[in-house]
Amino acid sequence: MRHFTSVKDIIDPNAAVQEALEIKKNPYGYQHLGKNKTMILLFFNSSLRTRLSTQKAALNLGMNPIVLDVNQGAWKLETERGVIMDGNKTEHLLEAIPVIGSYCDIIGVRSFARFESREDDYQEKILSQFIQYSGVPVVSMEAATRHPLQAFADQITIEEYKKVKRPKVVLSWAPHPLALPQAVPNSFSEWMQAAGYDVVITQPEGYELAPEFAGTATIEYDQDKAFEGADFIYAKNWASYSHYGEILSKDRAWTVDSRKMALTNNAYFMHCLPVRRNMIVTDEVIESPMSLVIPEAANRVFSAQCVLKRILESL
Ligand code: AN0
Ligand code: CP
Repeated sequence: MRHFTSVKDIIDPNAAVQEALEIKKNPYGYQHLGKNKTMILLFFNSSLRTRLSTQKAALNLGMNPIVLDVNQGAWKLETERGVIMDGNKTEHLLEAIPVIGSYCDIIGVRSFARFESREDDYQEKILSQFIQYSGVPVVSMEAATRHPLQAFADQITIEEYKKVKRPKVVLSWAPHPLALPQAVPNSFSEWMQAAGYDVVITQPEGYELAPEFAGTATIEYDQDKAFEGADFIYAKNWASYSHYGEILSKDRAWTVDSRKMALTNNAYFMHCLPVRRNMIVTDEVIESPMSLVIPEAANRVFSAQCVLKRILESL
C-alpha cells in the first residue's frame, strides 16, 4: 500500500482487521521496519486521539514521528493556485508540501472539510495535493470527506465485541451546537458496508449522506425504530450534505439516552470522541458498561499501526 485515504486502499479490510488484532498482541514485533524512518504528522485542525495514537503507532514500529501544527508556529499557508499573495498568507502549499516531503518518509495529514465549497471538499483538494506533490506516502488523519483510521479502529472494536457473525450496526445522527464534517459518518458507513454488517443509518430529514457514502445502507428516519434489535449504536453529529454545511436541527430528542438503548438488543454504545455529553449522549449511557468509547479510542493505535506497517513494507 502506498497511500491510505479510504477503505478502498485496503484490498481486504476483514484481513486487515485480523492483522491489526495480531499487531495488538505483539505491538513491538515489527520495529525493524521503521528504523531510520521519519513520519511527519501535519495538523491543520485540533486533535487528541489522532495526534497521540498515530505517534504511538509510529514509535511502536521503530519510526521517528515529528508533529507540526500548521496553525501554531508554521507560516500561514495559501492553498489556492493563482492567488496574488498580498494578504496574510506567507507561504504556498505548493512549496510547503515538497519541502515537508523532503524531511520524511511518510506524511500524515489532518485537514477537515472547510464548508466553503462542497465541490472543493468532496474533491479532497488539500489531501490530493499532498499525494501529488509530496513524493512520499500520505496517510489521511481525517480529511474533508473521510476519517479512515477511525472507521478502521471502529471495525476492529466491533470484531472484538460482536456476539453474532453479522451484527446490526446503527449509525445515528445526534445533535451538536456546531457544524461538523461528514468525514466520520462517511467512513463509518463505507467500512461497515465493506465488512458486510447489517448497516442502518438514522437521521432527521435533510441529513442524508452523499449517495456514494450512504451506499446500500437501510435509511430509517424514525430513530426508535432504527434502534430496535441493534447490536451496536454509533452516534455522531454531522452537518447537512444537501444544504451543505448547514445545521438544520439541534433537536435533543435525538440524544442517545437509556430509554432508546433499551429498545436495542442490549447494544454497545460507540462514538469516535470527542463527544459532547448530554447533547450526543447522556452521562448514563456513556458511563454504562455497554459504552465502548475508551476501547474504541485505544484501538486507534492498532488501526494506525497496521496501516503504517503495510506502507513501510512496500517502501
Ligand atoms: C471532528 C469531526 O466531527 O469531524 C473530529 C472527530 C474525530 N469533531 C469535532 O470537530 C468536534
Ligand atoms: N476520534 C478522533 O479522531 O479524535 P481526535 O480528533 O481527538 O484526533
